[in-house]
Order: sequence, then C-alpha cells, then structure tokens
Amino acid sequence: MEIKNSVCPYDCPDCCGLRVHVEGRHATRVEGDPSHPFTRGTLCPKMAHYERTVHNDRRIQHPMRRIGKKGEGKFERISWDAAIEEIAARWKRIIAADGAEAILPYSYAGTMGIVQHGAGHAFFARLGASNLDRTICSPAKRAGYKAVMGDTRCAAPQEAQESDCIVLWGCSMIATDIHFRHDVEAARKKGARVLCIDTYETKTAQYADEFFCVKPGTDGAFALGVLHVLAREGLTDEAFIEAHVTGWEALKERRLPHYTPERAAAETGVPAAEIERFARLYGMARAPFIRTGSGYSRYAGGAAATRLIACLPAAVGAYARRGGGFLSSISGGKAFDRDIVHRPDLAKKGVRHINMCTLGNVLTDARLAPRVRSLYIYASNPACTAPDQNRVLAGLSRGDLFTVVHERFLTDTARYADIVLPATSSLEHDDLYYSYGHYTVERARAVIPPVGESRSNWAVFCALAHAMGIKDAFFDQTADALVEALIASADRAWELPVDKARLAACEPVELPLPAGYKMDFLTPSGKIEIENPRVEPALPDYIAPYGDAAAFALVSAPDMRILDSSFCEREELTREGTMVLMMHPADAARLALTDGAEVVCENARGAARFTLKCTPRVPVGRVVTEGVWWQALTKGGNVNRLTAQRLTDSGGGSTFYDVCVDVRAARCVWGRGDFAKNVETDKEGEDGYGRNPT
Ligand SMILES: Nc1nc2c(c(=O)[nH]1)N[C@H]1C(S)=C(S)[C@@H](COP(=O)(O)OP(=O)(O)OC[C@H]3O[C@@H](n4cnc5c(=O)[nH]c(N)nc54)[C@H](O)[C@@H]3O)O[C@H]1N2
Ligand SMILES: Nc1nc2c(c(=O)[nH]1)N[C@H]1C(S)=C(S)[C@@H](COP(=O)(O)OP(=O)(O)OC[C@H]3O[C@@H](n4cnc5c(=O)[nH]c(N)nc54)[C@H](O)[C@@H]3O)O[C@H]1N2
Ligand code: SF4
Ligand SMILES: [Mo]
Repeated sequence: MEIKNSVCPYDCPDCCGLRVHVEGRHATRVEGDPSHPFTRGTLCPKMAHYERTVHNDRRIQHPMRRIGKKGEGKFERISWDAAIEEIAARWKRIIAADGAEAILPYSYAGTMGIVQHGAGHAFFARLGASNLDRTICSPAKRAGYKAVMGDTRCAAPQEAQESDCIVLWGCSMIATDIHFRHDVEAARKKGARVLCIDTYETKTAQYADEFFCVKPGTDGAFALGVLHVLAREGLTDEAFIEAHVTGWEALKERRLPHYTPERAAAETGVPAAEIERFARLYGMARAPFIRTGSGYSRYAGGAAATRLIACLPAAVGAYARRGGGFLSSISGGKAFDRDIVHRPDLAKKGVRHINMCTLGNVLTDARLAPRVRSLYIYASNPACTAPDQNRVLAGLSRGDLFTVVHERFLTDTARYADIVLPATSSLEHDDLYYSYGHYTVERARAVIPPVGESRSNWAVFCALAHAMGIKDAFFDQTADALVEALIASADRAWELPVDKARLAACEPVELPLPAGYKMDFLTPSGKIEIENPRVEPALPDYIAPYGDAAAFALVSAPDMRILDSSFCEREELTREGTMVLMMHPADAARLALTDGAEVVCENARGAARFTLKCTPRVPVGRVVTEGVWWQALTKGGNVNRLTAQRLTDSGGGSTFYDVCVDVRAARCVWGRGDFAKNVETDKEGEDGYGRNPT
C-alpha cells in the first residue's frame, strides 16, 4: 500500500488536499491532508469515501452508441476508434452544411483542475464552434464585485480568525464551505459574533449567533437599509471613506434617504428594528468580516446586490483593520497563465457566443441561425442542473441533434447522447488546482490507472483534433506537460515568488500575498468605487426579483450530501433522497397538506413532485428544496422543471432562486421509481408534471 497526495476536484471553494491510499490499481481509502494550510486534514461527508465514486459499479467503462430512444438510456458498446471516427465524420458534415458554429460545446466545473476543466477551449476555438459563456454559477456576483472593487484581492479566509464580527451572507457554510468553520470558530473563541443572512433557517443559520431571514432576492434592499442606519448613526469611518472611497456622498444623497429601515423592512420582510440591530452590530465591531456565498446573487438584481453589499466594508473601513474585510470569491487561478491551456489566440473572429443559462431556448429555437446541430457536453449535467428543464429536455430530444457526452456516469444528460465517452476521475489524470475560497494551490498527478477504457478530457480533445485534421503540435502534448508549463508561468503571473519546487512535488502551496494587499484597491481610480461611471447604472440601486404569478417563493439550496448533481451515484449518500419540499406548518395546514405527503409544485414552465416536510425553519410564503437530484432519485422531475432561463442584471448569470410556484397535493402516489418509470409518468402527464411548454 502506498499513500499519495491528490486534490479534491469538485466545484467547492475548499479545494481540499487529499491523501489517497493506493493498492495496485485501486484507491482503497481517501483522507484529508493534515499539511494543507486551509483544509487541515478533514474532508466533508461526500469525499470521505471518494474511492466509492472512483470504483463505483455505475462508472461508464467504454464508449457507447445509442440504440434506444433519446433519454431511454439504451446503448451498445463501441471502440474508441469507432467513436472518434463517427464524431469527426458527423462534425465534418455539419461544418460543410451549416458551418462550425452549428457545433456547441457545453461544459462546466465537474472538475476544477485548470487543464481538464478548460481542455476543450483550444480545440473548439480552433474549430470555430460557437463559444459558450459559462454563466450558470455566479457571474452576477463577479460583475458586481468588479464594479466596486475592480481586481482587488479578497481577504484570505484565515483573516477572519482576527475578526470580532463575522457575517455569513447567503453562504451555507456548513454545507458548502465547511473548512471556513475552523477560522470562524477561532474568532468565536476570542468573542466574535457570527451573523447569518439567509432565506430560511439553514444549518449555518442555526450555527450562527444571530440570524436575519430575508425575503428571497431582497439583499440589495437589506444592504441599503443597513447603510442608511450606519450613515444616520455616525457608524461610518469618514477618514477611510475620504481617503479610499469614491461615490459615498452620491449614495448617501441619492439612495439612502429612500431606504429607511422601514422601507427596507417592507422589501426584505426583516423588521426595521432587526435591520437597525444588524447595522449596529456590524458598524460598532472593531473588524467586521463578510463572507458571501452566491445564493443571494441568483436573482434579477444579483450584480446590484453584490455592489450594495460591497459598500458595507467600504463605509466602515473594514479593510484597514486586522481581521476585517470582504471575502466574495478568491481568484487563485490568477497565479498561473491559464491562456497556456485556453489558447484564446486560436479563436476565430466574429464567432457567436451562447449563454449556457439559455440552453433550453438555444436548442428549441428554430429561428436560430445556424441552428445548433451538435452538442458536445463534458464535466456537466445540464439535463439535470440547467434551468427550465422541460425546454432543455425538448432540445436534447431533437432527432436531428447529434449529442456527444463525455461522462463518468450515465447521468440524465448522458441518456440523451448519441455517443457516450467514458471519463476518468481526478485520481486517474494529471492536473493543477486552485481554489475560489482560499489562496492555496496544488498539483495532482494520476495515482491510479484509468478505470475501464476511460480517458481524460485532455486526451479526448487531442484525439478529436487529430481526427478533425487539425495539425498543431499543441495537441500532441500530455496534460502533465501543460501542468509543467502552468507551474513555470507562476513567475510572470503572480507578483511574489511561488514555491515551485513544492508545487512540482505535489505539495499544497500557499500563494504569498503582498503585505497590505487588503488595502491595495486595484481599480482605475485606486479607490473603492461605490459610484462607477464605467458601468450602468453608475450608482447601484436595489432591483426587485422577477418573481412569477404563483403563491410561494421557491429557493433551491445546496444539499449537504451531494454537490449540484455530483455524488448522486453514491447510494449511501442518496438512500434517503427523493427531493423534499420544506414548508411552514401554517402554510401546510392552510393547504390541507400533511408532513410526508406527496406534493406537486407548478408554474408556467412546468411541474415537479416532492415529498413534503413541514418545518418552521422555512418562513410562511416560502418553500425550499435542497440539492439537484438525478431524475431517477426523484418522484417526478427535479426542481429545475420550475426554474427559468431569465438572466441577472449584469454578467448574464443564472437566476435559479428567482422562482415562484403553486403547491398542491399529488393526485396519485408513485414509489421511488426507476428512471424509466418516471419517464413513463412524464409522458402520461398524469399530474401535469413533465408538461412541456413547447
Ligand atoms: N454540499 C454541497 N456543497 C456545494 C454545492 C452543493 O450543491 N452541495 N455546490 C457547490 C457550488 S456549484 C457552489 S457555486 C458553491 C457555493 O454555493 P453557493 O450557492 O454559491 O453558496 P452557498 O454558500 O451554498 O449559499 C447558498 C445559500 O444562499 C441562500 N439564499 C438563497 N437565496 C438567497 C437570498 O435571496 N438571500 C440570501 N441572503 N440568501 C439566499 C440559500 O438558502 C443557501 O443557503 O458550493 C459548492 N459546494
Ligand atoms: N435548481 C438549482 N439548479 C442549480 C443549482 C442550484 O443551486 N439550484 N446550482 C447551479 C450551480 S451553482 C452550478 S455550478 C451548476 C453545476 O451543474 P453541473 O455543471 O451540471 O455540475 P454537476 O451536477 O456537478 O455535474 C458535473 C458532472 O461532471 C462529471 N465529471 C466529473 N469529472 C469529470 C471529468 O474529469 N471529465 C468529464 N468529462 N466529466 C466529469 C460528473 O460525473 C458530473 O456528472 O448547477 C446549477 N444548477
Ligand atoms: S467537496 Fe469541498 S469540502 Fe468536500 S472534500 Fe471536496 S473540497 Fe473538500
Ligand atoms: Mo456553482
């Protein structure tokens, strides 16, 4: 038995260091790496048995061609050569008839490693395929942060250890950023208060000292109300503002008078006295620290809300204090020149961009020119995780759409593929990882050989490049050669020397930060720009959510046991799963629904079926589901049957939580069915679920 270092590849801010026990061709055990500066040797429940994902019976072992109907999941085994040849032949025909833009790549963060995550970018750029704008997660938050803070580095999470007031804002820390708890605990031992702002009583809210429960999508109004109180009660740091902030006076004169605590209370549902209390706790703290998740930004006004939240630390001068600051998202990826992998220089001019949040419309809109004729999907499961699922499934069902899915498991998406290709897990390929929640980076080499005939993303794109007749030595490299080049690029990409020897040796490496980095405001003016003339509107204002004409606001939050739809393969994690809908007992009583009942949620886009859980953790007028479950684990469609393709104010982001639904009892009861059965019931439309608006 050998123990080797690796890195957790999932789309999680923690990016844990792993210690993998290897026996022959098998990983037998996975533990946390105690030498990792942020994750310190512990793992979340999902990764504690990563070997059960890697050596799972459900792993796709070899390439396959569809023999059943789309969505049915019937395939025959074919060879890699046959698969690559068929894809290349189809693509050549499509390019000849409609041009390369008729091919659309679709990928996201199934793996976060720089090489495997962006493995297709150079290939599809060279081909001239449609560009995909990867907007599904948090571009509104990024755009909002950038508008105020430019490229300013976020405070390191460890900074919070010295804070006396930590705000977890739309951040489900216990589910999604569990290792930050260590830093929060350290501060708490020294007397810090922990405040949580969310839409229902999450485990994180229960953990916090104070919980502020806002109406979904109203955080911008909450921030404005707090800023009003800070200004009114003289809790701002005028010297800091004078030296480091632009636009405070404009905000104070043109926005804050409209956002009295009473007005903010009307928008957010948080009583005025509570908003005042929050402002005082935050404003009187010596060194307040805000950690935002992205939940609050997946609404119509997601970018505006981020801009307004970013005004809080500016107003009280939190950046200047030891332990104070703002942690939105860390760009550890900037330590490396990712263009080495992405090769934007290969891109052809004028090629169209397609926003991934609008996949449903893009696939079903017959007027789109050219129509998308082929979809190549890797490291993502859009049939499950993309909004407006009925549209997405209608698109994926098109007989004239040639779909290739490169996957580890036969996901909801893979079932619609014409060709399925088996993908390696992170233990089977080489890569380099950075985090969006801390400043540690780490290299991982393959620690076991590929399971079955699986191949890495990079290996598949090299094979496709050759088959498409692309003659470029770039596609003759190994993934590890790209990792080496990335590591070497740290010299020019990061301003302080990175420990490349440790990095090369697969040890976790903390990126060095310049002293005083928190006060180094990397905006054109060198100041925090509350007012920014380069963005529209120059001065941020609250934007109300879209909503729908239906009774309940529906929030779909992260589930502790799975990560988006990843880990649905793990029976011990999902055994008790079926999608649960949480509702306040008073609402349930009003609708004559009982705990454990099967209920249907519906709106103009579709319907989905849930098991009801009555709980006062969810306020009246709201319902909450957790996790994005594979269809086979639901009782009839997952939550994305109900979500919309509408975009955020800026950044073109997803608005997953900006949704309303009506709720009623299901008319007939289905057991936790297999996939085929659920498809059947969809067709019958017995409960109206699976209703397809097209
Ligand atoms: N266990 C687990 N871990 C995960 C994931 C998962 O699904 N499960 N997902 C991964 C991914 S892809 C991401 S992007 C990250 C981060 O996941 P993110 O979604 O970016 O952020 P979270 O920290 O989970 O915070 C989401 C929280 O926002 C709350 N929320 C929803 N609407 C509002 C609102 O209007 N206002 C406020 N204040 N709060 C609101 C939700 O109730 C939820 O508790 O987590 C990753 N880690
Ligand atoms: N309703 C609702 N919907 C949501 C969310 C929500 O909170 N509510 N969250 C949204 C967010 S924040 C995000 S980021 C998206 C994420 O949505 P997706 O991008 O679909 O992410 P996952 O569901 O994790 O699926 C990733 C897939 O990649 C595969 N994979 C892993 N490693 C590799 C690899 O190396 N190569 C290949 N080819 N495949 C690999 C995994 O097997 C897995 O099936 O979901 C969004 N959808
Ligand atoms: S999913 Fe997140 S917390 Fe869990 S092991 Fe991976 S990086 Fe760590
Ligand atoms: Mo995400």
